[in-house]
Amino acid sequence: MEGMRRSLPRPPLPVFRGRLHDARTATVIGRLLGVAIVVAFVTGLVSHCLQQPPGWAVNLLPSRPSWGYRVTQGVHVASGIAAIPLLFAKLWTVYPRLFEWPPVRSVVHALERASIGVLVGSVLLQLVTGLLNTVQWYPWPWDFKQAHWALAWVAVGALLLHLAVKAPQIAAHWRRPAPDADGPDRRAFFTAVGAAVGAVTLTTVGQSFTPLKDLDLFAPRHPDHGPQGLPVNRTAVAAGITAERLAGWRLRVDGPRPYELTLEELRAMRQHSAVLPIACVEGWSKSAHWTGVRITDLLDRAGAPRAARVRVTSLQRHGAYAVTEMGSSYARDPLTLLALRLNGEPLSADHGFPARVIAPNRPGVLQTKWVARLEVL
Ligand SMILES: Nc1nc2c(c(=O)[nH]1)N[C@H]1C(S)=C(S)[C@@H](COP(=O)(O)O)O[C@H]1N2
Ligand SMILES: [Mo]
Repeated sequence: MEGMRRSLPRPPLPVFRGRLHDARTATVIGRLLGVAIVVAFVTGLVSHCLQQPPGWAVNLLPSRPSWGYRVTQGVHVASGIAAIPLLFAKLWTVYPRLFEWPPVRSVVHALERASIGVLVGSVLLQLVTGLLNTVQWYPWPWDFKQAHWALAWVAVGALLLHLAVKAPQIAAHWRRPAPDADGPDRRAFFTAVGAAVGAVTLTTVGQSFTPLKDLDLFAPRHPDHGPQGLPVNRTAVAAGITAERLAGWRLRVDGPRPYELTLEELRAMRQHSAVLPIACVEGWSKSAHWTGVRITDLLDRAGAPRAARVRVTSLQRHGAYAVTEMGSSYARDPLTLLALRLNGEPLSADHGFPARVIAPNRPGVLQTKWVARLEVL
């Protein structure tokens, strides 16, 4: 390696002497970024399991606490957003390493540098595409959900490798070396990064954390904007639900004893109310007051076994959420409704008139609107 170093004279690359590019700064910012990434990863696993459970788990998903998904998904999106300024701060701190000479010192060093490339690339892509997903903008040809899932594992794997390689430096710089040794420059940098994280968090977290809803300036959805005091993701028009499609609507329940009900007949059944949130995977959520028929009652009437799963079919013809499935833990929860009313009024067209699913601790995408059919599986 000595020979190699001699044979490669250093080109006129920039030289960095600022303390803000040192291992202490990298460790402090890295600590915060690591926490944000781990929180986003764990809450992401929760979201994935609730949305696409492995076959054996379908009937075991917990339907309580009713606000569970609201919290985990709100935290998922908030930690992802907070990670963005932290990632830029971290990259700014360490970018002088790009000008190290020689660029590669050994095979192991080359591998370590390559793993940094994977780490930076995957985390950057994950955070940017995740942010674009919250505004429902998909300027790429691949499926967001599958890519987000796969990339999460790549990023976490690369992060673990990075932590292992850097463990000695992290340990050495974890604690402040001496009182005040961080100095004014470093303190100013940490304050600026903290302010940036605080600003992006405070101006978006109100989309799910309603006490801060008045500070929600930049989130794509505001909890108060929408018909009946609840935001809408896909409108009736966007889903192709026209008066023509609704004409002669009946709920069909297929099972051992299949039957059909008109809206009048559904309204004549025993009505139940529940306060449950819509918690969209894109991060916004809001609690609402729902009234309708218990799905468990509808299933009993069809003679469904207790452990049966249910397929829910919407009037909507196309789209990934026109047909959804519900495990027995949700279907048999007394809070799970085929809702006919929202916040004291009949459901509006955009919230799923004439009937929609609302279940506790369930991702928004699975709260199917414009329900036409329940099928016992
Ligand atoms: N049929 C149907 N139901 C649907 C959707 C859809 O596209 N089609 N979108 C879902 C999504 S992503 C969310 S977050 C909730 C939003 O419900 P809301 O518009 O009543 O607030 O509806 C869900 N139900
Ligand atoms: Mo959603």
